[in-house]
Amino acid sequence: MPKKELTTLIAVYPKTLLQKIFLGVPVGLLYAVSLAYNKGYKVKIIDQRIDKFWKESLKKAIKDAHQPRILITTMTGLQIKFALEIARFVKKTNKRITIIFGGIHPSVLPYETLKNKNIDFVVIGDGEETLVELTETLDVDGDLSKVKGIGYKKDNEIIINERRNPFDLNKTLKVPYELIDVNQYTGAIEEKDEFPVVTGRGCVYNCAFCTNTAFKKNNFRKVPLNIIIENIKKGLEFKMKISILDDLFFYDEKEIIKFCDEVEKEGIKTEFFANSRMDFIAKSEIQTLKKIKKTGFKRIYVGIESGSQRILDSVGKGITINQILQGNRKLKKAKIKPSYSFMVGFPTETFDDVKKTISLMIRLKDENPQATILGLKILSLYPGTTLFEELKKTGYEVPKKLEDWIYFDYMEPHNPWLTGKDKKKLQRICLITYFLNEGIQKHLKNRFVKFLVEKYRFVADFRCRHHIYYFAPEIALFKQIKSMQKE
Ligand code: B12
Ligand code: SF4
Repeated sequence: MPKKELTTLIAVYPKTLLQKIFLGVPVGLLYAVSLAYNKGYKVKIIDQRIDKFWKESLKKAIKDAHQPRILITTMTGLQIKFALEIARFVKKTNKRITIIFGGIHPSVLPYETLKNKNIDFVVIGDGEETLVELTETLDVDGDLSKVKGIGYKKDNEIIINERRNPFDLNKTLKVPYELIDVNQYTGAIEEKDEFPVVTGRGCVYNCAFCTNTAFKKNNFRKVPLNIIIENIKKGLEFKMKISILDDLFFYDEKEIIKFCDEVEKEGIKTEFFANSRMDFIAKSEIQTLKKIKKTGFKRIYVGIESGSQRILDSVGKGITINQILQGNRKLKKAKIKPSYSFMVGFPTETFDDVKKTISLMIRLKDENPQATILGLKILSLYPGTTLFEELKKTGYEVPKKLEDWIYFDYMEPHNPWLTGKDKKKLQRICLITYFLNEGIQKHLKNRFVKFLVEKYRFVADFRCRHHIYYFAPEIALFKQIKSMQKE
């Protein structure tokens, strides 16, 4: 029997780049600890984004625990910087405390993560079972080589054990929301009060820029409907809207109809948000889309990515321009408001391809005025993706240390096929398209800037329709908006 009463898991969520505009429930950590918590281990969650005195909180939690183990989650990018700050702080407090890293970045690059002297263990992939087994093994000084899904160090050597099968979502447990103060989390500032619900994990598609191709490929699984409904009801207790976090929620039309029927049967009345793919929408019956709307999906997010069929094909997106146009018309008919996102900066992309993307943005809005056109973003390169693996084959120098990945955030494209001049030009174009979104002024407090943004929208629209992207005073306006948002 493990000495349950002796071990406390202290899980820390590091700051990210986006907490000013998105403050979401630390779902990954809550799910990761759910099984351990259910088995009786003490768990404490500290969120660096909302706890200004996180160092004191951490010190106290360590002091109160007889045998603390520190769990830290991280994505690629700036979050690594804060994750490492936390690890350093813990080791300075007491270097014998075990530090376990998990989440998407350590899962994709376990070996590189463990090279950092302050990290003792890495949990690869789904955390629920691995964390329990690792904790139990550590508690009895057991054989670590038998714990599937971990990486660790032994005699200065880094060892990566055999992978564990993905967690069976039929075993999904109650998420221990009592470990946090849910009301402190707002979700996206645009929508406010989003309660995250995971109805499935993984994806069946193979978009070359997506981390799923590295890691969760062919691991598509669904949570049983009764558990999904329970989780939704939990969100309603907090009077929040429901944000479905799945990479692939709208996949099987029949399953979606079942979901909608169940929500109706349970008398659940709320607003839902989720991502979708345009091929699903284009192929779905209009009656299904109307049902989806009636269930509460007033808005859905759709990654269009590019207006160039050649680029869509080159990154394996698996959708056609025709499907995009057809889907847009269907969404209009079903009165579901779409938010469309786009990217530029793909390998082999020409200026002509970029122009096609911008023309598509304009066309989608013209054909469906209810659509929100989210500005263009430059593609970010993430480790483990097909694009990244292909690039490695060309001799691209891969970051060696965990710290090097801090700078791989979406604000800082590292795509080596883009010259400095290309990047500048794309950044300028991205900024111009940013003003196509009417949503941006909603949160501006300064009335003058609000007025400017409103007026500038016509200029941005004109520029995009006629592809005029030189001399852009909007850069100054954009900086002004950013500083206003910080106020
Ligand atoms: C919600 C979300 C966000 C939220 C943040 C959520 C939050 N609470 O802060 C927001 C909207 C802010 C966001 C933003 C971005 N995101 Co995001 N996001 C997601 C999403 C859709 C869900 C994450 C989630 O909660 N999953 C559900 C939980 C249950 O799964 P999980 O987090 O993987 O956790 C499990 C395991 O990883 C493990 N685990 C996790 N942490 C730990 C820690 C320990 C110690 C242990 C033992 C185990 C463990 O156990 C958990 C249970 O099994 C994922 C995709 C996905 N479906 O996972 C993308 C994803 C994480 N995002 C991604 C990206 C690229 C971004 C953006 C850069 C996108 C953009 N261009 O704007 C931004 C920038 C973020 C930043 N740096 O600030 C990529 C990350 C790639 C990478 N290598 O880091 C993902 C994987 C999407 C993808 N398919 O490529 N995102
Ligand atoms: S981008 Fe979306 S559809 Fe494509 S592989 Fe990733 S999660 Fe799946």
